[in-house]
Amino acid sequence: MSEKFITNEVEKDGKFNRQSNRFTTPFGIEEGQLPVEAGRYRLIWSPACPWAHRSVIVISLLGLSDAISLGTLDPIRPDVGRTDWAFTLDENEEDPVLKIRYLSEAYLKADPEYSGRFTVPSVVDLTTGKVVNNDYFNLTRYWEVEWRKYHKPGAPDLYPVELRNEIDELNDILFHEINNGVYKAGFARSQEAYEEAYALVFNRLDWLEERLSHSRYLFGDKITESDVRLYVTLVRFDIAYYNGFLLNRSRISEFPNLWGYVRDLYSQPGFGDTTDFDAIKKHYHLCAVSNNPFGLLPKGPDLSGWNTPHGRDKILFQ
Ligand SMILES: N[C@@H](CCC(=O)N[C@@H](CS)C(=O)NCC(=O)O)C(=O)O
Repeated sequence: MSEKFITNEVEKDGKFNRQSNRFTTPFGIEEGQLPVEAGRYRLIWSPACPWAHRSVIVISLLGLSDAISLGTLDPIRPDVGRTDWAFTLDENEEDPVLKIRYLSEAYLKADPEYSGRFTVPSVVDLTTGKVVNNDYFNLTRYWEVEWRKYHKPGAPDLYPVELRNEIDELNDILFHEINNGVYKAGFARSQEAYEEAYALVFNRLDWLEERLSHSRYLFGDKITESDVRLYVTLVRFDIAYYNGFLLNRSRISEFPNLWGYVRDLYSQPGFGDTTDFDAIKKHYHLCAVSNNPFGLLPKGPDLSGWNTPHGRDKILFQ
């Protein structure tokens, strides 16, 4: 993210204040909502991005991959004089379905006056080629609830009715203190704002460490929406946030329960197989942080620990 973007979203006291989403029409059956139709939408993501990653994990866990196609952007931003994302990983450097080279094309087709950042995840309607939703906060819940008729048989219920209030409450905390908390530290432009965010993140990690000492997942022995949200930040922490965002009190690998928990999820289909450490490292260190003027890519950390046994399936939690 460029300095231009950062200063646009920084308050007077140096605090990072994220832009709101432009395309928020929900999926549903009511007039004016986005119709739920298999084959109609393409989700544009970059494996670098935690907000997009969580949609991809949910789509994979629910077996929606045949209903919603995926377009993948290069984690390295193009050098085009604006902050954009490019389909440089694809043949001819264009998305094979949308036939566009940059994400901005789908945004500007939807709204020629659009002046925000071009962000992932974005859902593009294939009938028009326009972005119709970039509401990263709610997208996973649409896949879970509104897209139920296309779930695979035996798909997990990531948002069970009886837990919804508690899940929503925890998701809110996770958003402010973990998912966006790390950005508040990394994009702070004053010492006070940075230290406040640092404390927010590590206090909450300490709290989560304790919670996961007596529960395999955040809500017992079944994975929920909240686990997906926590995973995407934990899996990026040691490789990107610890040094890139100056969150260097402790690594996740130094918290016994969080480290076992994140490896437990990483070992399962939908999580590890959608996690691309190389893309994460490149994007954050070369394109997101502002303290790397010579474009040096950190060599570490050693990733061999990710595949070591986590043992959390054998622990008896009270
Ligand atoms: N849509 C949200 C969250 C999604 C988001 O920030 N995605 C990042 C990647 S992790 C992105 O696409 N950034 C584009 C940019 O900064 O230009 C926002 O606008 O802040």
